[in-house]
Amino acid sequence: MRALLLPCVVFPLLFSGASSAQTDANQDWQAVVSSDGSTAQARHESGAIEVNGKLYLIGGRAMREVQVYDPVAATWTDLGPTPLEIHHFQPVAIGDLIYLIGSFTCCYPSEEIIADIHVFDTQTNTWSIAGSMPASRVRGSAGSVVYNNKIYVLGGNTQGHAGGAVAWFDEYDPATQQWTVLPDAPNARDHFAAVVIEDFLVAAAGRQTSQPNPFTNPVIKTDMYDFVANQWIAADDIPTARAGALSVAAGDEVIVAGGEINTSTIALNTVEAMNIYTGQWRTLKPMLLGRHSGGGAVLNGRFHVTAGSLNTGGAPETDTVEALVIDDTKTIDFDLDGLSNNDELRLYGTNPARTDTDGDGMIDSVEIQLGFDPLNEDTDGDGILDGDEAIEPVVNPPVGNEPNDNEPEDNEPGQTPVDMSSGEPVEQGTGMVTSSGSVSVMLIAAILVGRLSRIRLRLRQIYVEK
Ligand SMILES: [Ca+2]
Ligand SMILES: [Ca+2]
Ligand SMILES: [Ca+2]
Ligand SMILES: [Ca+2]
Repeated sequence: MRALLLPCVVFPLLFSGASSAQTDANQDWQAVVSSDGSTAQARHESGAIEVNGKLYLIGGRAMREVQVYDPVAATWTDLGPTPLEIHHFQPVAIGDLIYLIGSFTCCYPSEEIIADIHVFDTQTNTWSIAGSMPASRVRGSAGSVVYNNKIYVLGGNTQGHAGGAVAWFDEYDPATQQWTVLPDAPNARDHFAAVVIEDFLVAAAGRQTSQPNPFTNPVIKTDMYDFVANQWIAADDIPTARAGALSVAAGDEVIVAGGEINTSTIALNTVEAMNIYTGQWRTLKPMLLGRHSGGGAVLNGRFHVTAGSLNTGGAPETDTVEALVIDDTKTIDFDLDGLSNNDELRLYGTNPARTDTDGDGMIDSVEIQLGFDPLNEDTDGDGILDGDEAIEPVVNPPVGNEPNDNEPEDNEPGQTPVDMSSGEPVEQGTGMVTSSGSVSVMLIAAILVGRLSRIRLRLRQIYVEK
């Protein structure tokens, strides 16, 4: 901890950590009202998705209209019914096409699974079928996402509300209609929505539905799938257990709104967000109306929640819409330690949410710059923490080069201490140089951090994605 002190004083911005943009926890949800009196059709167990700047609301229990909301005109337009009663799905879109995979039809509690993959073309407002789920992977109430133009289907339930939650994870390639089985998730869940943030799928909330009370058995575990490493990761448990919640990606976070659970007769208005780099949750302002399983989607920078049921269970359904302004900024370097999230995750194995992954007092980027190991608090095994090592003025990486810190060689020719920031010789006893003539590791760290922070600020201005 001592070693962190100087950089913290000199470069407070670098260590603020909290400066990364995120959705404002103090702002309120706003009612969304049309310009012409048109409304969403009241419904639940439906789905919503944004395509080409418009929001499509599809399905639900009983036959429902496909509806499109135009945020510029602020109007709802009916586009005709679905080909069959279809509910308990998460719509995904590729280009102009909306895919419904892993859904139910008809009747509680043993709903029939729809194996066909139904596709809605938003240009022609017509439906088609693009193959079906393999018989061994058929389920409804699954989560679906798109990553690199392929659709990933997670979890769901094989027996409607009678049981059979699964942890299945599959890839469907719409271009070839090829279906690929992937590793099971750590937790089975249904009645949830999955999201993709950067290279990660996030599955939060949901439950393992069963009888006699279908509203029990919530899943509080949060699972993340790393599409690059092809592995599942555990994040923190969701603070408020619920199913039928509406989830979207917002910058580095997943936001989970509403839901239902057996301990509450009314649907929840709870809104919570989890950052994928910390795996930790925080609370946002509650929705105006508690609701579950309507449709959630980001449209024009706002998280829209549409329709749904206001109580636990199926009634009453609502036709209302409300929205929350989100911050969709994705950070390049979440912990501001001079290394990009991607490099930390993929190249160095360091923690993208910790400046000093191994806790040795030297920040990750400085360790790499100086040739230390950012995953080993004592790189050379001499019993001195990396952050406490004294470094010679001419920086020599200590790896394979014994630093010999406790045996200083005083007044050695060519070892006149130099102020690294100005290039001027430094007077002895200033505190920047040890009695041995070695420049404090803290000074070098501060200089390097200063350089990195200036570079980083420029990079952030250029590359931060909105
Ligand atoms: Ca970083
Ligand atoms: Ca880091
Ligand atoms: Ca360190
Ligand atoms: Ca280290």
